[in-house]
Amino acid sequence: MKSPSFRVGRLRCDYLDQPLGLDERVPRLSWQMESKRRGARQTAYRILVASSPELLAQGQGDRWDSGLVESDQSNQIDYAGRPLDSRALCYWQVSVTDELGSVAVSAPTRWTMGLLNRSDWTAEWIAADPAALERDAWAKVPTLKQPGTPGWFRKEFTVDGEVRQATLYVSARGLVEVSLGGQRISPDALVPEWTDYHRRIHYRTYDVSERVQTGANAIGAVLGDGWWSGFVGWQETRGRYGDLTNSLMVQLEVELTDGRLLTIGSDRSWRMDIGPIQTSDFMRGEAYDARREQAGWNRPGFDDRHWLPARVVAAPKALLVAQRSAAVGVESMLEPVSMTKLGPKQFIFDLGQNITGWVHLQAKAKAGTTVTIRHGERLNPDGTLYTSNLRTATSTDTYVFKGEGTEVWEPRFTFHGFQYVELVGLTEAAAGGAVLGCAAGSICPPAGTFNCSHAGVNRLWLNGLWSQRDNFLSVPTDCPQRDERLGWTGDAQVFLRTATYNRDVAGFFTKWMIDVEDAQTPAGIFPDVAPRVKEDKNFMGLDDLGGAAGWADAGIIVPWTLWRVYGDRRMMARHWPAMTKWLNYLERTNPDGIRRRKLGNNYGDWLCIPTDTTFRTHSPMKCLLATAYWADDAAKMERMARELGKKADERRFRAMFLRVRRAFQKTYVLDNGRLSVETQTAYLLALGMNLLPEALRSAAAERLVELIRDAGWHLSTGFIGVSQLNPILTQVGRADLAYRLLLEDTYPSWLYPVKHGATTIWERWDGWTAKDGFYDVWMNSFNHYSLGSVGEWLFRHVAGIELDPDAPGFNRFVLKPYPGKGLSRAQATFQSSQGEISSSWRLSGDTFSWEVVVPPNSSALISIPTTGKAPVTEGGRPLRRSPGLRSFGREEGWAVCRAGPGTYKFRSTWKHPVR
Ligand code: RAM
Repeated sequence: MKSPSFRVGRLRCDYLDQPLGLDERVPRLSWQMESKRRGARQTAYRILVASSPELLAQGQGDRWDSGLVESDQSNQIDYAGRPLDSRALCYWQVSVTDELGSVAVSAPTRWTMGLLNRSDWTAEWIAADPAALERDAWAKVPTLKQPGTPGWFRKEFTVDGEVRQATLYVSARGLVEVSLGGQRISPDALVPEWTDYHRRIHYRTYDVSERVQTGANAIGAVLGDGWWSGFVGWQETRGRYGDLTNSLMVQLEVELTDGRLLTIGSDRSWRMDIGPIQTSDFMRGEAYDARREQAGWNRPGFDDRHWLPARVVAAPKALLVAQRSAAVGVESMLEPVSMTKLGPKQFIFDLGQNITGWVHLQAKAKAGTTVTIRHGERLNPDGTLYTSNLRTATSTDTYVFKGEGTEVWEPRFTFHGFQYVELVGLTEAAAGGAVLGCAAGSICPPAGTFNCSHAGVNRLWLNGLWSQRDNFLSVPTDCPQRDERLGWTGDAQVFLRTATYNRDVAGFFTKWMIDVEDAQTPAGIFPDVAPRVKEDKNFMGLDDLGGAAGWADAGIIVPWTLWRVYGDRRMMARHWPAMTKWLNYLERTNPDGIRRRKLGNNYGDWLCIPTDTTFRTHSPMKCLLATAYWADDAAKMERMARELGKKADERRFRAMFLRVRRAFQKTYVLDNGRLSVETQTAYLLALGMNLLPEALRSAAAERLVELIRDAGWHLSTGFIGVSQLNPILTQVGRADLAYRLLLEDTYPSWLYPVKHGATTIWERWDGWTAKDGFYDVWMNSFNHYSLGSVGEWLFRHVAGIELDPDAPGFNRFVLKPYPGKGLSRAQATFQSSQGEISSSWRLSGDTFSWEVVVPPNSSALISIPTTGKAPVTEGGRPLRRSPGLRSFGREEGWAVCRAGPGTYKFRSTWKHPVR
């Protein structure tokens, strides 16, 4: 057989590359064809899953042999082999047949199963002995107002044989860092991640086969507070989950070559002491005294007689579940762009980029020297660190030197949002080169790139990407710096499409949607923040954090978007009962079809212009917004019900949509196409959510344009409206105006912060203005992604990489760029489920040249912008003569065709519309 002209790669199991310790009993397998050949298509596949690499190499799928399946499906195939038990090793590969009949076989890969039953855990939950804190005056005993000193745990054990394989499972109420033989077992940080600990707690699985040796071994574990017992959000007291005691559970399973199995689990034989970390907290920072390090504590042979036995504590009632998304870690390290002296031993470093994470400190100083590290996003006009917007988050780390040559340190259990670092306590010579910025977050794989001829727009896109990286830390947070950092559902839903273009966030949102459902009330109310936090009624007069329009609706929008973008059906199916409960609740509370009751905190079009930051108040605009979201929830449910084959639900939600739409029209739509509430966002919602009679759409669109004109050709949208603004203007034929808004750089606009040096998206349009300086400190973050949701439009409409309205996933998609004044070129790439899609156009004079890549096993509906009579060509030939193209047509302003896989070079004539 001749060798195939394609390869099979990017094998994924439940969105992850070689995941360990899954607890999903029916994992989904995906792969991609890799080929540049036009027309490369999968016609059949065969999956083999074996229990050992040897069996797989012999072609034996003892766990599953799918047989030859004639299908073009390569995304999320359900595992359908023998039931998978705890610890099952699954080695797998796939062979793919293409349309020419050649077959390519992927390289082998694997996943493993975790501990699926409670009874698989023989380890016990252990905690610090309070006596360890009490016997040393330096240590802090935790109180509701004060973080305590982390505990350090150790256990030695002997392996009397040769190790075949070793697996370590770890969980904690708190945060834990585990080491074996003196070295961290992985670069993962802040393990385990944030969930509603009342309901579920994550564990992680590590392959430590290379780390366990024959002979003496030692496990070390450091246990801190984190989300479990530390300060979370704005509360004045710690311990959101009602317990200040941190505990951990570690289970190490070692398989020897002679077949014996050793299990080393945490229990009362583990010993503990306090170490060099005096306190560590997300908001308050970390205090470390290197003089208190105990050398060799996590290696065998350490004398731990002065350590105390660990205390066994009750196991949690919550479910113990496998972590299923990318871990939190340091993605990049940044060198400062400048160091400024503020005073003797006081320096400010500028990282040139607002990040989330911590400082990597590397310096030399005498024993006992204390260095204080403060973090801030901006500088005051006098060049000092601006920290007043952090509210009660002191965000200060301290390090005390032991005085032994160059010392290197990073805090373990805290994170800060900052661009500037103030270092106090070191001489100029020691401070120079002492600071690196560690940019941390959930490391979601890269998905998209964007670049165009306008430097400001490129920076805007990058700012959105950075705000995403900085805020996607275990959960999608609103901001990383002040005493908040909560999983606000509204922020996450408006930014979600943008997020999917920037990064592969499928696993991340699969996990978070479980948090959203965990936070749903028995009445069906989805939350404003997930994981749910115990409400503090005294904060700003906030009500229970649930049910707000545009926020709680994330419970529908997240599964919807993951289905649309990734073709994920399972997520809709799993959350279907919860989603239905939410719509039942809306219907029950609002029998007349207008959503005006039980709107919770009712944020409205949060931070729109003029700013409205009232909570709980009702206004016609807020009810309009809420009703529009309800209608849209129902429309999405109807479509998802159809996809899932739920006929009765499809009818029910169709009827619900029509009823709410009718109520909306009766209440808000006037005969001339105007709305009774006139804001840009009101029109955007009415147009974007299909709430107007067809005959009135163009009048409404004209009115929207007038409102923009009346605002001096500026936007006035808040969190909710902003994501719709440019996509809807484009849809109603005013891409030119979308470009005008994009390129505007006077306040308020996207480019105003960029012009003033922003390196992330600001929370508010007026976070800082030349006229008024910083906005009030009560709510002024410089790292909030919501207003950066225009990133979606850059991909969808500027570069033109768009979903097919009728097909989920990117097996079939649309390529349709809208050139506009101010950009002479634009280019984007996107890693879809089928491979990389690329679109790159250039406009010189009236000549529009456009190169696109359609990945193997997919097809694109292509619209080439053209205003002239001159023929549209591909590769220098008329379209119809280009191999790979078919179904030709013409629409006002576009030449249309369908393309199979391959690279295409189009050329047309295009002139900007005259307005
Ligand atoms: C702020 C948060 C968040 C927003 C809510 C309504 O406190 O920062 O961005 O969703 O309010």
